[in-house]
Amino acid sequence: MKLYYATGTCSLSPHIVASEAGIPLELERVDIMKSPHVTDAGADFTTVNPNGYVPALRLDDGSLLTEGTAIVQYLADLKPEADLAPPAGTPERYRLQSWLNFVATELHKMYSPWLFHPEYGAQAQDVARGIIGRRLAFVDDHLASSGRFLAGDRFSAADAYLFTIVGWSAFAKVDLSGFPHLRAFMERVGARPRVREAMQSEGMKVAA
Ligand SMILES: N[C@@H](CCC(=O)N[C@@H](CS)C(=O)NCC(=O)O)C(=O)O
Repeated sequence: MKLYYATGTCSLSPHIVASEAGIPLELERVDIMKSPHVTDAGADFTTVNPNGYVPALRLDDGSLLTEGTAIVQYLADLKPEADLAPPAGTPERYRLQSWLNFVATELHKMYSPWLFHPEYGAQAQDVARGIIGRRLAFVDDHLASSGRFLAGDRFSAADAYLFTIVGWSAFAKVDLSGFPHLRAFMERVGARPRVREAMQSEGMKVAA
């Protein structure tokens, strides 16, 4: 299986899930700053994913799976013993899907594109930061009582996604100082050996 990724972007989330599950992945970096986006092998990335965005997972049968929330569940289901997603059809699985969708729509797509493109202007960015702040307060409250992770004491695919997106906060100038439980979560996840391995293999810095 091959994961098309761009360093430190949302594709880190499936990369972490594969790493936590012990699933070996071939990696192909995509330069999403270039137009058209180009892969390290020299391919125009739109010939891989017509939408032009990462993550994209080339499966062993040659087909392509896109959309991060689907990819992390696919990877988690390949290794049920890693316990990164509860069994399909259970109430716990629907809760995982609820968190994945929350991170995708309420956080990921508020940070990006709004806070990554100065051309949207300060007013739009202030609005985005206000919405993100309210959503992070909700997450912080949840983490205050849920345990170490979103679903309690078990690390899940949703934690990998939340960690990836909230990790953009310094760059996006999103202030986490009022969210102690979320900051503790970020430290906890960032200290996990398999998370650090995934980050380092993308060339990211990890905390000492
Ligand atoms: N709906 C997609 C969005 C993925 C996405 O936003 N990817 C960004 C990086 S975080 C990207 O590749 N952007 C480059 C582009 O859209 O051209 C998903 O959830 O997987």
